[in-house]
Amino acid sequence: DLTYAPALESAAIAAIKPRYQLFLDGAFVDGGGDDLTSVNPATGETLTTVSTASAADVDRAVAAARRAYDGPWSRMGGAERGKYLFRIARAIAERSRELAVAETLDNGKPIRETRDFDVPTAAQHFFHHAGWADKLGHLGLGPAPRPLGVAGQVIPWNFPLLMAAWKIAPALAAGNTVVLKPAETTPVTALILAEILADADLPPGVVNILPGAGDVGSAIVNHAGVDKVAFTGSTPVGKRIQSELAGTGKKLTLELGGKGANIVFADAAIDQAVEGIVSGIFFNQGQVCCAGSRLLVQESVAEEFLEKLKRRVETLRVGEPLDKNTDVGALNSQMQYDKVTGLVEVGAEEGAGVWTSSCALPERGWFVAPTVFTDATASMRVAREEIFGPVLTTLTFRTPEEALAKANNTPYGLSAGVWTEKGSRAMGMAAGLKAGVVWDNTFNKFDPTASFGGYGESGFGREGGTAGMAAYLDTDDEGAL
Ligand code: TXE
Repeated sequence: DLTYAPALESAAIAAIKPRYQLFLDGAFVDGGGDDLTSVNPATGETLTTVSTASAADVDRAVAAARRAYDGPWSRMGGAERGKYLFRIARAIAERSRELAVAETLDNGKPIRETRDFDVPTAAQHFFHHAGWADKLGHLGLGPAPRPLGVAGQVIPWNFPLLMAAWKIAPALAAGNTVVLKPAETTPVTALILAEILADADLPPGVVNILPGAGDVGSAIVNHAGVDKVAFTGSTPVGKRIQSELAGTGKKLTLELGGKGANIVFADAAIDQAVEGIVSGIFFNQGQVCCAGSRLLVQESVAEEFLEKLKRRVETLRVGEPLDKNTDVGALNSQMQYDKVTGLVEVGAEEGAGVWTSSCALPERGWFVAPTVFTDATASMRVAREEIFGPVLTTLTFRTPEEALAKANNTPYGLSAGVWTEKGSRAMGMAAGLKAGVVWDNTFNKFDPTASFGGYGESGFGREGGTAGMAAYLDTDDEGAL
């Protein structure tokens, strides 16, 4: 009984242009690269065509960003910069329906998420950082930290608009200029954001948005005119960028993969924990770097917990992402679909119990039914590798020490969750967990005031909060802000 009514969204759907161009030096222009096609993951049909950048376009964009930095932008007072950021934030809010529909069509995620999370959180990031712009360097506490110059930013496809906001807002608030590349499968909302930036009269060159594949990303991060690199994406590409940048003096932040443990103790509020585990892994089809992809449940409640969990997962509605009742949409690409379904097969071959929701899947599109490995062991690939899909791997433990050891048994270190009614246990676990973010009796909560980032193979550096501002200034001392 789905109530999907495309007519409701028809204006926003019609607003998607048949072709998008680069945003370079304040103008929309064709790039020298081959056009790419962006596909609607729910149908496999072409959504739009996008011009891509060549190496010469990257040169032009970096030069434009440098001119803007040396010209109006870095000489402007912080309050003036803040006005632009407020203007951008308001425009995102005004165009929120259009952005939500475009994001859902380009990415495959449910409209309820784009409408209630991706788009409002993107606006929130601009509002928050607008407030930073006039506070920097006006505290009278010693020499003010300075911006770094031109920031080269490369973002992934799982939160296309929100990642653009995470990257652009602090860079501009601090007084830097930007050359950003969206992911090749999800360029649309970054280019709608470019329209918003142009409408806000942002001086030409302050932000340049260059669609393209990894070669364009590589040209940006390795460009000699780039002073700061911020990358969110896979661990192998992050490692490669780190080694390429070694010795260049560029300031680097990497936000990479994860294998977050969501730990349920027997004394937890079980129904609440079930909700948290479900949203922790099925939000955005599990394509979340900080997803709670490993459930660690205390043995004494494991059976009861898994029964309740399965019952809850059975109620998730999988299907048409534009339907406001949909909980789980399509994976973003054929590549991701193949990776996720391949790893589900690997888990079964390794001997983990596989449970799959009995939901009916649409006949076309990259949909994967919510899946739970009910009894995995630590050595299995599905317990170690980032699946990045709607697949939860269950492990059990007896003591808090064992929970901690199992949770930390990963090269990653981005997120973790602890479900317990005992405050001292939550604090003790948080202190021992090797994760940049630990949520207690909740999961996947984001706020621009809170720093986000990881350890180990999850990368380094923080986004959001004071540390996130320091990442765009010539200081690592948050106290200097
Ligand atoms: O990532 P890539 P992919 C993980 C997740 C996923 C896997 C593969 O497990 O299944 O990575 O995804 C650009 N220099 N995450 O292949 O290739 C690329 O064009 C500079 C977790 O999509 O890392 C895109 O814009 N840039 C992650 C961005 O990097 C390069 C989110 C990410 O793509 C480049 C995404 C290069 N040499 C995937 N090569 C998270 N942390 O949330 C590619 N790119």
